[in-house]
Amino acid sequence: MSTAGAGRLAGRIALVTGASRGLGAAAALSYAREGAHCIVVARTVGGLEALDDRIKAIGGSATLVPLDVTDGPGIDRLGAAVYERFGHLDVLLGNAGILGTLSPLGHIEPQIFDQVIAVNLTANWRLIRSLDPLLRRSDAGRAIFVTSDVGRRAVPYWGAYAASKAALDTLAGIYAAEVAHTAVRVNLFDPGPMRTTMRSQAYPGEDEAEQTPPEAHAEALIRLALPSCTMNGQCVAGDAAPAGSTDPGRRH
Ligand code: NJP
Repeated sequence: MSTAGAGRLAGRIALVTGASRGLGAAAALSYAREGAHCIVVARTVGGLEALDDRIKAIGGSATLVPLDVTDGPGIDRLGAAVYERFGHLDVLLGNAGILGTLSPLGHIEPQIFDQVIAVNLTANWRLIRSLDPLLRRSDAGRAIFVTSDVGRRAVPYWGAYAASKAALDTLAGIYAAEVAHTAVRVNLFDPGPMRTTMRSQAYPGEDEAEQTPPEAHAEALIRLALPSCTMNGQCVAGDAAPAGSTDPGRRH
């Protein structure tokens, strides 16, 4: 088992949003296993503490940041704190996301629509705004944003979520273009269906055993975080599409 000081991300500083459970927790644990110090962000302190226990158990280290990513000034303070403590940031994984409600566009409550955009889109822009200078101070800053293919297809009832991910794709593409001449690389990761809280919200009756566990995506997310990653402005898809699926929403 790798510990800090060894591994492909030894000595790297990685910030992961939405790390209290699901894909974010799995990614942070895998980064820590590869030697990164993980700054883990979410609202649920218990989830962050449970992750911290797992990271410590493999000899890794983490900084817990209980924060709502829609708190823009809080994101700014986080950037300042990372600068003061580390001077730079090597990896940003913008993973925090919410589903909102699945319903016809005209039935979505305005505050739900606004919240989905705030978490899935605006928070990632605030992260870029706060952390881009720190990624540029790294010798190989890597930003990864977690998206969904539903943002690229017109699937009924997925309106707020799909629109937020479509806009996130564009935001990440623009960021990638803006840093193309620097050492920073920016890419998207589209995991496909995973056995997480979000998936069970979307498909409550589904057999969870059929879904890919988020841990299955650890290697893909490590590769996107490595200094040797040369891709920029790309979207890497997880291989979690259920074989023979005919429901267009099911790929989400
Ligand atoms: O979701 P879930 P996943 N401030 O619900 C955090 C995408 N995706 O792991 O604050 C801060 O288990 C929340 O933490 P907490 C999806 O769009 C998924 O499946 O403590 N954090 C938790 O840690 C998303 O971008 C599927 O509640 C906030 C995390 O976000 C990513 O994968 C398919 C927050 C959500 O954990 C991870 O989702 C696909 C806030 N305001 C794309 N609000 C899939 N699951 O099948 C939420 O294509 N969080």
